[in-house]
Amino acid sequence: MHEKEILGIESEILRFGVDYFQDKGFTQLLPVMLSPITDPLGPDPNSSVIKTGEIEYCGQKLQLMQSMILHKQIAISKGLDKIFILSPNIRLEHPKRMKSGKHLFEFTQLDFEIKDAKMTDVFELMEEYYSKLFIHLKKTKSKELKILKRVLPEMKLPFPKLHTRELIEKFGEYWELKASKYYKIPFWAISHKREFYDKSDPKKSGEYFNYDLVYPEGFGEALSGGERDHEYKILMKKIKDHKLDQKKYEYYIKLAKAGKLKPTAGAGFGIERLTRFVCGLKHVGEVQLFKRIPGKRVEV
Ligand code: ASN
Repeated sequence: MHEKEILGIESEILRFGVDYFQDKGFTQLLPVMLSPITDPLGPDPNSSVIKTGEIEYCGQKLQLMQSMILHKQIAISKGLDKIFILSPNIRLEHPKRMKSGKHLFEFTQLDFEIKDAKMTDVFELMEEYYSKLFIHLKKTKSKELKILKRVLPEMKLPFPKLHTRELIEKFGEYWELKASKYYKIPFWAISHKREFYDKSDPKKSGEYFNYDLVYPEGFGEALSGGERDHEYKILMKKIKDHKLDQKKYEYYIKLAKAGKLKPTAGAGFGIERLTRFVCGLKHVGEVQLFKRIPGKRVEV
């Protein structure tokens, strides 16, 4: 039902996203889909990826891309300042995610990274993005939104910024859905214990310079990102603490050791989740013509 309207809106979201980031001086890179390294996606207590897809080609083991975070850092080490990629990601989610409404095992994120940026730069960039996108869609896709019976919420700026500690205090350990239902506009959730590449506060153990953006109305997580650790010693300690296979990360570690990785910040937001939010759909799978719902057989 309503595939034409939904995909028309998604197509406009894609056009708007490419224009927005290009106009801000970002270079669009093409996606990488196979690599010896990919985002380990952990440790993250909320991750439910059951395995990383892998193929063998010419005697080398290559992983299916879970996110291009490490490639984004490497791209900046090669002299680029601001980049983005429409990046297809494969995350083989546990079938229990079938009904979460927001999980797919294959999706596309708009993934970006900025040299010498801080969290606040990403907040500003994305708040402007969402507010302009919503104005644009109200103008260009009003007919489709009406057919979908969707009234878009106001994007009042700035979005609230909440520490995860406050969110846990107010909504409990599993705060995301409850807080998402409570708020009427998107909000930032700051400081999450997760992957080694996100910057830890050197002065305060257990604090991180990373963030999620969460949609209101129960639509849940929209975006995740952070400032990045780039120094060899810090990265090595975290890679060891997280018990990651150092051999796999050889090239990345070599760059860090040579001082080539730079301080950066960035994030990625799922295109299908954004389309689901804009269209007000129950399940993100409704956005896909070729559905990739965790635990469901793929037909085509
Ligand atoms: N794109 C995210 C980032 O930039 C990483 C992810 O998708 N897990 O941090």
